[in-house]
Amino acid sequence: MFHKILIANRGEIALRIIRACKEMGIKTVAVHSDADQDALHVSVADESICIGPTASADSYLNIKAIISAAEIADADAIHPGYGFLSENAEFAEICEQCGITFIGPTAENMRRMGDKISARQTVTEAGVPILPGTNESIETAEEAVRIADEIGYPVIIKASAGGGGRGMKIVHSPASVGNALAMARTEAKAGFGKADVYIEKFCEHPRHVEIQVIGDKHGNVIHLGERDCSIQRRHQKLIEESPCPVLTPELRQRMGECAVAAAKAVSYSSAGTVEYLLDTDGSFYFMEMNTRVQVEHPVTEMVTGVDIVKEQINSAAGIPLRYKQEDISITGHSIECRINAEDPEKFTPFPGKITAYHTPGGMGVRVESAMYDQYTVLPHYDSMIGKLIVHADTREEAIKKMSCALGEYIIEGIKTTIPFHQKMMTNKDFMDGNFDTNFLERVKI
Ligand code: MV4
Repeated sequence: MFHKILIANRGEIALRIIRACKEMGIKTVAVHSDADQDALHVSVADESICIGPTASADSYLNIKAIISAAEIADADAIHPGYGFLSENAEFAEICEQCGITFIGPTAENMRRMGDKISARQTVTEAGVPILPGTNESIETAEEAVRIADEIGYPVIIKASAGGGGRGMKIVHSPASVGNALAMARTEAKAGFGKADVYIEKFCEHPRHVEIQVIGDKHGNVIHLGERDCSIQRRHQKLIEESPCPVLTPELRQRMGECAVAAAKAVSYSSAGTVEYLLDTDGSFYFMEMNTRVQVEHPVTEMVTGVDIVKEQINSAAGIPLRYKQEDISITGHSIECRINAEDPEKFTPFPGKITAYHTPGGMGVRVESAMYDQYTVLPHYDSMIGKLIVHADTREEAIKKMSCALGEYIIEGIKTTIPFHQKMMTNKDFMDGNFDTNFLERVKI
């Protein structure tokens, strides 16, 4: 097992990883920017090192500074959390070259899944369903029109190097294909440094349902069921839950088996997520694979009892998974609300000093946050300041518990998305499980 882990992240996920390390008897090194001197992850870790100026590009994304910090502190592994360098294949490679274990998949896995065209090719070979479309880069308008006509409109053009909703164009008729293709390629080149785009059938009312997988270095891969992440705004997830309110046990098993097959196809040996679009007729299609621990991992932990971060650390250390697929069962229902320092109406950032702070508690209530009273939420980083997670026997009870817990949460001095979540918990369609990814475009909360 590792002797000391450097956590190359900040905020709630840094704290989450530090807690797992402490429980496992592993020493921790926090890294921080100039502005993060007073951040909780810094005081909770065994030691801390300043890695640069406030801007993320100079600190949390600064590979040289992070590797130097790991060498100075004599850390034998780095956990990247989510965001920042978590899906940077070059960083994973450099860690390994420096004799530091990167707690995550291999650089090769990240490249193969990070490129959406190669991910489509890979999962197709593993027998995972994908939407009709191309498994190659499309370059000319003629080619694009021919393919779109064949698939039938609407179609969507996506950047191969994109993901998470960036670099997509929906096309409704042959007349707009040429223009959309040119724009998609230009934006892809400018945004990701690679113009490659592909085309697939556009699914109009999908749910976003993703499967958590975890693998080890001995060829074992299991899945931990699904999360429904359909409640999102501008590709930012706001509420996640497990299980998905509309999934049958049969569908869960098929989606799970496909996710495991996709992971096994690349000898995946860490925590990862296979994202699907679930259509209204119960068909599901591969969308992307995320090769990191995700923000919403706690809902899966609550319904399975598996500590995903500890399993991920064990896997990286070469320890076999302690669970077999048949050991995994889903108990009760869990919901997570992301609490952002934002105006709850406009969803614009609202950083500032927290002048009063009290967190909810009680049975089945979990708070993942690095906030404290008198802390100043900085404008330089992500606006997510915490996650409120509940677990109860049924979905109905989980919604009630979430309502009560949101009511207990006191955060003064800044605006947060708590009022948005309170309204959601009493929204009839949400309560009925009747929603898709377009929910917040359709319904004014
Ligand atoms: C789609 C789609 C419909 N049809 N692909 C958005 C994020 C990125 N992972 C892919 N996304 C989508 N791809 C086809 N063929 C709809 C979306 C989409 C979406 C997906 C999941 C959650 C929210 C979304 C919001 C808008 C669009």
